[in-house]
Amino acid sequence: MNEDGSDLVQITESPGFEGYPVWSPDGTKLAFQSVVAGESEVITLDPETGETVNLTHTPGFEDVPSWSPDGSQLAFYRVGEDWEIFRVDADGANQVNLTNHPALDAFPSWSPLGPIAFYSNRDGDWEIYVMEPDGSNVRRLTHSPGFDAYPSFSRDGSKILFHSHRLSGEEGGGDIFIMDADGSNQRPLIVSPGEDSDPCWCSASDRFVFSSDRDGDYEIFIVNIDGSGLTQLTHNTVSDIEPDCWEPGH
Ligand SMILES: [Ca+2]
Ligand SMILES: [Ca+2]
Ligand SMILES: [Ca+2]
Ligand SMILES: [Ca+2]
Repeated sequence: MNEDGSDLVQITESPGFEGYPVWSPDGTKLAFQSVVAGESEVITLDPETGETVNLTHTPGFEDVPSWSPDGSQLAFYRVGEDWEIFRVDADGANQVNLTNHPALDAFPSWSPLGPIAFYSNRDGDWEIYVMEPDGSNVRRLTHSPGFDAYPSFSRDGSKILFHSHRLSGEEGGGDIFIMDADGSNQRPLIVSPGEDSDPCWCSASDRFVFSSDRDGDYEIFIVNIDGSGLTQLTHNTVSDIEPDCWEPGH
């Protein structure tokens, strides 16, 4: 799909649900959630060759892959009795549980500078955290009552986009916020009465995509990092969610 919403191409053809596509840093592979033999897995696809690699192979539900800066590993999270964040080599080997905590830990976003952001309810409320790629040195970044979730690192690693209900309350439609990578300077960026969610930084510019149900069903939007230039990319009556932004020439 081009940035103006034209040229929508279906890349994957599988009977299972396909979710949360993300391109590798060099743009050669796509990672996403898919159903393989009745089980939800995270897989990678080389669109040139059609080759796929199943990274998970478990009865659990895995989703939200995020590539390491050099493309050699991915993080994802697994929903089971507990939710945990794992790291795995891009060939599916050496799966490591990074969070290993009785609370719910979800939605990894791997910074180009190294750390991995995620959200968790380990302190009794939903907050955003970062940790090193080996799971050490967990730091809490948000301290706000209500749902704080879905972190997405900027392409230079200096900032984190995230979803928060701190303005809307638990029943209202949450909004999109931005903060510095150390948790400072938290401020609202996209605020509407609808649910504004799933922010995802574009790979090659200071823009990001997000989903919003401000018109009654979910559509995908793209916007400059200062909140200007808001453009709606999808126009239909079905739900368009979990956007990833791929810009040609990167
Ligand atoms: Ca699975
Ligand atoms: Ca956990
Ligand atoms: Ca919170
Ligand atoms: Ca909102």
